[in-house]
Amino acid sequence: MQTRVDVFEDIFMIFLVLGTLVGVIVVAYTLYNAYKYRDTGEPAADDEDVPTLGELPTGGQGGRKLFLSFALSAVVVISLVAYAYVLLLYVETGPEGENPGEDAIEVDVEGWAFDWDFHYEDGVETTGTMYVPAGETVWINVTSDDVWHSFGISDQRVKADAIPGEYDQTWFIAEEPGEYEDAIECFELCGSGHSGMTSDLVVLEPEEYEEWFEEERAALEEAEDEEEAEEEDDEDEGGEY
Ligand SMILES: [Cu+2]
Repeated sequence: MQTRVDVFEDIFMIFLVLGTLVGVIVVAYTLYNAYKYRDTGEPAADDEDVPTLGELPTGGQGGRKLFLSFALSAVVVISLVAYAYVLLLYVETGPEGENPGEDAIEVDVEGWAFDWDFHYEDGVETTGTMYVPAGETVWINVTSDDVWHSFGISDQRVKADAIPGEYDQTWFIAEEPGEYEDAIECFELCGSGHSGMTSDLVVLEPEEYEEWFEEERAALEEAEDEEEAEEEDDEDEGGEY
């Protein structure tokens, strides 16, 4: 399964390699001609094909060189566009080919000045730390509670706008378990606390994640039960009068 990191690494590498190749060819050809037509102080021989000042180069071969360079450039550019398009389509639809996949974990992310809230299934919530299982697709729905923010995890090549009333959906797969301090940042200048608007990313082994999730859910249920019990108590007390 290709992660976002793989996809963007691939795109970066291919553009870097091709860009370097084109650069090397162009610079080498320029230097070659600069050397070939250098001023040696000697007048050029009559039969030599030397461009003279004020004269347009005539070239030869009916513009074959020009056509060839245009054709090659077109092939390279169109292939790159097609290649990048297919990869970005993959990024758009996710690794399961559907959005979100059947087994995907879904987390609602809410930005507020100045921190992030994470809403998991069954009402489980965290603030300032996001928990995800390693190696699994995590779909996130990003929104904001107040002003425009932007949710980003550079290590995972994730960036999604956080705008009030709108949901921006994206995904990532964290492969390496670990605690990544301040891995989550806000990428939209949103106010005086913007630069401190970071959260930690905690990547757990899938079993550990299950455990953590169950614990959180149990704690939540307990708290709800207690609340209900208290309410009942209040009602009973009230009844005495
Ligand atoms: Cu922000």
